[in-house]
Amino acid sequence: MKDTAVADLIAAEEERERQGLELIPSENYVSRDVLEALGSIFTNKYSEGYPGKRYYGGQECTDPLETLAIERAKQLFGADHANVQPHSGVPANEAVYFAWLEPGDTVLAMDLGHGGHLSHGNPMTRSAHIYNFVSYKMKNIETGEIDYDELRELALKHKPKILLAGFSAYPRELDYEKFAAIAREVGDECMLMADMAHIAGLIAGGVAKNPFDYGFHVITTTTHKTLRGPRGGLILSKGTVSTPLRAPEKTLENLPTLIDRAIFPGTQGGPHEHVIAAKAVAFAEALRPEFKTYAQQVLKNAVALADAMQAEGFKLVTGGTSNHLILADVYTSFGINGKVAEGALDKIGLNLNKNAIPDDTLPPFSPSGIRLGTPAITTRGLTEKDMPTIASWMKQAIDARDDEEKLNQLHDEVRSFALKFPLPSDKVS
Ligand code: DSN
Repeated sequence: MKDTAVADLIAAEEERERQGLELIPSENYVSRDVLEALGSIFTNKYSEGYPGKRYYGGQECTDPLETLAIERAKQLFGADHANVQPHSGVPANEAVYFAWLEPGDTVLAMDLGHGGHLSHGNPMTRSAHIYNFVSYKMKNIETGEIDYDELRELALKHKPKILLAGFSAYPRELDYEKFAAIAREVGDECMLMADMAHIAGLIAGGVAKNPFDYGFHVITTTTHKTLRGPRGGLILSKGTVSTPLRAPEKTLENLPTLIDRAIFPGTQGGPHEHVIAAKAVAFAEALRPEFKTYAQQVLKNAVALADAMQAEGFKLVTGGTSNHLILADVYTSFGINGKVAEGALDKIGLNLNKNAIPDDTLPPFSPSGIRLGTPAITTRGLTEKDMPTIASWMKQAIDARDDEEKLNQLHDEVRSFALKFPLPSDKVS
């Protein structure tokens, strides 16, 4: 690359990733093939519209590419339809809201403080200015059980047009059957939506339940977390796809068409076909048997890391994990906030993020917790036996947070350990 300023930063980022251990639960390391597709010449092409119905010429390669990505996504998740164009998770969610709701309609979603996502009704978002969000919570933060009685009461009272199951900081599985039963009580206009951005790879790998098996109508996800693809979004739906000249009636059966129209021209312009190429590669990788082994190992590592952290004195929200992520209350455990813990761990090459815990009394920029997970380190090749080492480094770094010499020594240890595990993009597959 001739632009040395950018090339140097790319090289430095590669070294940072290689020499550290990525514990942010929403990150992963992609394969060489995904990177190559992402850096491909498809970035040059405009292709507004959908395969066979575009607004520009020269689509003889983009049409089969996008169709391939769609078919692979449908196969992976058992969907009737896939829209592979969303630029990321928030645009995917916004498009689904736009497809199904009228301004002022109600969405019932998980409270942000109890694990939900910004795009599920945070007052600072555009969606929250247009629609009415009501939130449900956990009944018991010691176990993580959702308060399904309260959820049902809220649903019957507010008659949501969307009942949304999904999260970005919740370490347990949701009971989709209960969601579906509540939506049926609300009535035919209540759409069941799952935002599985965090757990898409676990569903694809067969270690987490698929909401479609419980009657959900729509699933949104990002493609770059556990699914291990490029940074992007995806909307999967049940129903019939058609290409009407006018907007179809708002029925559950028409959701695939309503969603396609809500993405383009509703909320996005030209799709990023180079990203769609990389999505297609990632979907094929996730369809392979070895991805099941990967997903199983993500869970084994998460449970082993949670156990090892508890042995080191970390108090975990919900007492552990049933998925890939762990939420630890470092304020109760060690009297420091999550920002201080994140900073100390950053200094030794362990990357994770500060995070609010349920009903946190500390402010969002220095909350009580940290959030971490195992998708990336599992891709790297770490197994259960490595988790006590990570937990021990975490505790040592927190204890030595003001001791630069000790932190440097720990950083050296993490670096020499990490270098034993190449990045997947180092290998040509
Ligand atoms: N930023 C994502 C995460 O880390 O979970 C959610 O948008």
